[in-house]
Amino acid sequence: MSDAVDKIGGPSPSSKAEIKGYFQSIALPVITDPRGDLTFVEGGNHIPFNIRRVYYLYNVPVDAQRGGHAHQELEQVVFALSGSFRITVDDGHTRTEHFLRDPRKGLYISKLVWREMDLFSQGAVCMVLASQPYDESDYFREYQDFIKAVGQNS
Ligand code: T46
Repeated sequence: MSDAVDKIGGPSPSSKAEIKGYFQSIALPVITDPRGDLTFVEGGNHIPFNIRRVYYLYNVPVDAQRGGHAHQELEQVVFALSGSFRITVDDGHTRTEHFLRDPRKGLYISKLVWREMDLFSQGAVCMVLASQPYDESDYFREYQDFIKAVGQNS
């Protein structure tokens, strides 16, 4: 299995997030001392948008499959705060697998990217920072609708 999230790289933890594609690894700062590690995230700084919503997935069965949709406008950054999972992203042309397992590294996902999540470890916690409040009308839940929108945008 590939570990593409580590190969993509990301902005240096202290720099403003610069996004050059549909998805990108984002590295957050970490402050380590004998009491443990502390990581923080600032919207508009480490994350390339103002954070308007935070949600998290937990108690996820190890055989669960989540995602299976894309967004018209929403941008998000996905983290594995604990444990690990796979997230497969598809820009309508290329599919790439990413294994998230480091709470300091998130995966930025732009609009018009199909995502699927699976291979959750026992006790995995996925946190997502989102650019907009929840809006069901922003979803493409059918793959063909997503592909059509990609075609109209290219
Ligand atoms: C994504 C992946 C990573 C809400 O009411 N508010 C919310 O903020 C969210 C995210 C969901 N919901 C409702 C909508 C559905 O009735 O919760 C239910 C489950 O949502 P969904 O099936 O979309 O969950 P996932 O885990 O498949 O997808 C979620 C996000 O929806 C999606 O944007 O990128 O996590």
